[in-house]
Amino acid sequence: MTIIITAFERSPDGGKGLARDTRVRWALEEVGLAYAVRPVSFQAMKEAAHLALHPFCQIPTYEEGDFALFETGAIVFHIAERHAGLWPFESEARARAIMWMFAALSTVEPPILELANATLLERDKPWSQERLPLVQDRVRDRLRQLAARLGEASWLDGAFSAGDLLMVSVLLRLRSSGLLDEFANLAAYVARGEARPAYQRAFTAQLAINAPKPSAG
Ligand code: GTB
Repeated sequence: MTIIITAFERSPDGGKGLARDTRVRWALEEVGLAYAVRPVSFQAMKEAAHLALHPFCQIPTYEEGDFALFETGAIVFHIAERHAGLWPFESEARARAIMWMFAALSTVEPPILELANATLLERDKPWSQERLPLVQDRVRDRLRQLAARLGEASWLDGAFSAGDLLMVSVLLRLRSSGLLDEFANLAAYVARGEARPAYQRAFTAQLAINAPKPSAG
């Protein structure tokens, strides 16, 4: 059964790989599964066919025949559960990998999304410059805690897992802020994730769709 995921027809990030389909592509590449991509426009995301797949009109989605999922975390979990390569076999180590998946999405990502909103959506507000340092400090607090736990280890808990895949993906969103570079071990951790051949394949595939096309003439 062909796996089909949805992705932006053209990501607003212009190919930086920050849209969440890259996380799903990366997970599929790590376990060696082939997949097809159905690009969707912002208009199509709001229409009935996509709404049937995703109640919040977003990407990515995942389909395998009649089976469909939305929510990146659930999709990565589903892939990891069925295919070797994204978490250990031993049950306690697997539970810890799942713990790190949740930590990435529900503890580390929210302040990072808040920072993205503050810099992209709120910068014209009269209170924006006053608020921004507070939002940046909330991100720094999380990064400091994460950096302390990671220490000099390569990955969060032994071998690379779906927890690392999601944590690296979440941290990548910070690159343009400069905050990641304040924590050398986290910057190196993200670079290690990006250097994985599976990430490289996922990144290259999304870039082929999202890179700005040279204008004709
Ligand atoms: N919790 C959901 C999940 O993890 O799957 C969140 C999904 C989500 O936010 N999807 C975004 C979307 O469909 C795309 S990834 N947005 C369209 C909409 O809501 O109308 C988020 C994203 C978008 C763009 C950039 N960028 O340009 O840098 C980065 C990340």
